[in-house]
Amino acid sequence: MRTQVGIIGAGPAGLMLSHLLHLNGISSIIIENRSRDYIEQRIRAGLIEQWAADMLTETGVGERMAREGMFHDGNYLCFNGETHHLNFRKLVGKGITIYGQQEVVKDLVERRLADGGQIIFEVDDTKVHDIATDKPFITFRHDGKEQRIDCDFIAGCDGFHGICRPSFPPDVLTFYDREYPFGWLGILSESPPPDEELIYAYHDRGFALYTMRSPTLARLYLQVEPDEDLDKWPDDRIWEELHIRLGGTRTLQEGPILQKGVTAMRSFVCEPMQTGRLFLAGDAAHIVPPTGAKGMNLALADVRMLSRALDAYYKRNNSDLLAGYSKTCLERVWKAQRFSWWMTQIFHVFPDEVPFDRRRQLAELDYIAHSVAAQTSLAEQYTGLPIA
Ligand code: RFL
Ligand code: PHB
Repeated sequence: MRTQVGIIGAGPAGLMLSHLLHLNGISSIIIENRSRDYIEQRIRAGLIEQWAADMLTETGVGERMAREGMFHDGNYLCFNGETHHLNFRKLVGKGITIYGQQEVVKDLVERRLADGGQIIFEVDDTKVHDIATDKPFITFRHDGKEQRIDCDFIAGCDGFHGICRPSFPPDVLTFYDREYPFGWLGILSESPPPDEELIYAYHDRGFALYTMRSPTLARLYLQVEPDEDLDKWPDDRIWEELHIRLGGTRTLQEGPILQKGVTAMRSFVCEPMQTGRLFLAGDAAHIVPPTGAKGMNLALADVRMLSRALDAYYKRNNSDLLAGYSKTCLERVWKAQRFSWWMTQIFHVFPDEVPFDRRRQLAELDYIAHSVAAQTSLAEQYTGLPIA
C-alpha cells in the first residue's frame, strides 16, 4: 500500500487528522489495533472546547453534535455546602459542548468511510521504519498477513501506550512526568444529572464531579485511591459518597449504573513531538489529569496544526510549519498542563497535606467564586485558549 500520510491509531487525533487531510486533498490510511465496535463504545472524555466544537461543525462532522450535544454557557463550583455559578459566556464570550468522545469517534469514522477513507481495524505488531529518511514505512499484521504501507510521513496518534513514542531514537526524548496520589472512579448512570451544567465539588472527603451525557444520563466521578479496587465500591457506597460530596446543594437522583471504571491520574509530556518523518499527536505525546477536561481537546489541537503543516508542505513546498510543529504544539500543551495541574491541586484532597493546605484551597475557591478577574482567567482556559 502507498499513501501520503500513514496514521497509526483511530482515536480522536488519528481520525480528525485523516479527515482534515482529506479536505485538503491529501491521502492517508489509518491503522488501528482495536475493532471498530471497541473504539466506538470506549467511554472517555466528554467536554469539547468552543473552538474544537466549531472545527467539528465547520469541517462537516458536527451535525449529530448539534442535535444531541449539550451546549453550556457556564458551570458550578461547590464547596462549604454552597454552589457558585461561573458564566463563561458573560466572562469570555464562549461556552463548552458536552458530547461524548466515542460519539465524536463514531461521527468521524462514518464520515471517513463515506468519503472513501481507509481505516484498517484489528491490526497487530505495528512497527515504523526508516523514519529518519524521506521514505518511511509502516509494517503490521492484518488477517494473519504481513502488510506494509509506504508513505511520506507517519503520524503517531496511537495514544499513551502506543509504539510510536518508544520508536524514537534513544536519547532524543525528554520526559516530564508527574503522578498524582489519587484516581477517579467514574460511573455512567441512567438518571438525570443534578444540574443542567457541570458541578465541580471540593469536599473534605475528596473531589467529586457531576457531569452528563444527556438529560437522562449522568456521568459522575469520585476521587478515590489511584489503584482503587472496584470491588470495594458497590453501587450503594458510590451513591452515598456522591450524595455527601454534593454537600446538600442539589438533590441527586439515583439510577441503574451502566458502566464503572477507575482512571489513575498523571501529567506527562514528551519533548520533542517529532523526529525525522514521525510526528506524535495527542496522548502519544502528552497526558493530563481529567480535572481540566483538556485531553481530547489537546489531541484535536495537535492534529489541526499537523494538517496545516502538511498542507503547506504539499501545496507550497514549505516545510517551515512542519519544522515548527513540536514547538508550536508544546506551547499550547504546557498551558493546558499548567491549567490541568492547577484545577487538580485546588479540588483534590492530598494524602500528605497539612491543615494549611485545606485553608489555602478553600481561600482559592472563595477567591474564584467572588473575583471576576479570577473567573475570567478560569473561563478563558476552560473554554479553550485561542488557537491559530
Ligand atoms: P486515543 O483515544 O488513546 O487513541 C489512540 C488509538 O491508537 C490505538 N493504538 C494503536 N493502533 C495501531 N497500532 C498500535 N500499535 C496502537 N497502539 C494504540 C488505540 O487502540 C486507540 O484507538 O488517543 P488520542 O486520539 O490522542 O485521543 C486522546 C484522548 O483519547 C484522551 O486525551 C482523553 O480521552 C483522556 N481522557 C479524558 N480526557 C478528558 O478530557 N476528560 C475525561 O473525562 C477523560 N477520561 C481519558 C478519560 C482517558 C482514559 N484513558 C486513556 C484510559 C478516561 C480514560 C479511561
Ligand atoms: C466528562 O463529561 O466526562 C468530563 C467533563 C469535565 C471534566 C472531566 C470529564 O473535567
